[in-house]
Amino acid sequence: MTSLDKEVLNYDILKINLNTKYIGRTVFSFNELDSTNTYAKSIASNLDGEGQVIITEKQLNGRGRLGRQWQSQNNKGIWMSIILKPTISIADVSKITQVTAAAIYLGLLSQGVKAEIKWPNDIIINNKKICGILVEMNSEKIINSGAGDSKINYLIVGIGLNVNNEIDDFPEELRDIASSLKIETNKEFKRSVILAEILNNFEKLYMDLNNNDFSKALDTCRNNSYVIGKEINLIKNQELIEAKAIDISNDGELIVMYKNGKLDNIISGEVSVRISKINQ
Ligand code: BT5
Repeated sequence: MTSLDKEVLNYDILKINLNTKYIGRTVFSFNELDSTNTYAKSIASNLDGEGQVIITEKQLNGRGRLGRQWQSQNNKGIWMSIILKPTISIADVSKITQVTAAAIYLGLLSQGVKAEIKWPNDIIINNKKICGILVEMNSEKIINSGAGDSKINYLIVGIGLNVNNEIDDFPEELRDIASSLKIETNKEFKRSVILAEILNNFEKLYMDLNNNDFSKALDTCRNNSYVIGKEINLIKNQELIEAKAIDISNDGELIVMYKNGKLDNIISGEVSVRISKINQ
C-alpha cells in the first residue's frame, strides 16, 4: 500500500483544487456503494439545484451501458456521479457524454497526461480503456403539450476512471483492454487533484452547453478522437457493420462511411463502436 492509497476522497480534500461555482460544491462520499449512479438516482428528485457529486471508495455493483459491469471494487480509481438538471432539450442529451469526455480529457491534460477520446463514452491511453462514462436520464411527458414534448427531470453523469490501479487489480478478462493512469505513465496520482480538475473543466463546458455553445467540447472530442479516420465495426441492432469513422457532426454524432460509400450519422446510445483491438 502506498501513501496515495490512503487518500480518502471527500469534499474537504477535493475543495483544495476545486474552482467551480456549483459543480462538486455538495459531495456525498462513501466507503462503499453498490453504484454511485444508482445512489444518485435515489436522491436526485429530493435535492434542490444541481451539481451534487456522489463518490465512493469502492463499488460493489458498478454499471456500464446496456447492463454491462464496471469493475470498481477497489479504492484506486475515481468512481463518481454528478447530478444535473440541465435546461437543454432531450434531443441534446447525448452531447452531455461528449461534454464529459472533453472535461476528462482536459482534466487529465492539466496533469500532463495525454489521452484520446473514443466516441461516445471511453477515454483511451495507448489503445487501452482507462475510463468509461455512463449518462442516465429521468424525464417525463409535459402535460398539455400538444406536441408530446418531454422534459428532463435530471441526468446522472457517471464516471469510472482507473487511476492508481495495478494490472493485477483487473480481472483476467480485462487485462488486454483495460488500464490505468499509473500503468500507462508509471506515476501515481492524487485522485482528489484529478477529480477537481475534471469538475473544473466540466463546469465550464456544461455552462457553455446550457448557453447553446457546444463548440469547445466538440473541438476537444474531434481533435483528440481515437476513432476518426479509423476503420471501425459498428454494432447496430445486434448486427456488426464495417465502416470508417469520418468525423463528429456539429451535434456530436459520429459520421461514418459504409463500404458502399454511404454516409450515416450515428447517435450516441443507439450503437456500440468497436475497433478490432478494443473489445467493449
Ligand atoms: C462504460 O460502459 O464504460 C461506462 C462505465 C461507467 C462507470 C461509472 S463508475 C461510477 C458510475 N456508477 C456506476 O455504476 N457506473 C458509473 P460500457 O461502454 O458499457 O463499457 C463497459 C465495459 O468496459 C465492460 O463490459 C468491460 O469490458 C469494460 N470494463 C469494465 N470495468 C472496467 C474498468 N474498470 N476499466 C476499463 N474497462 C472496464
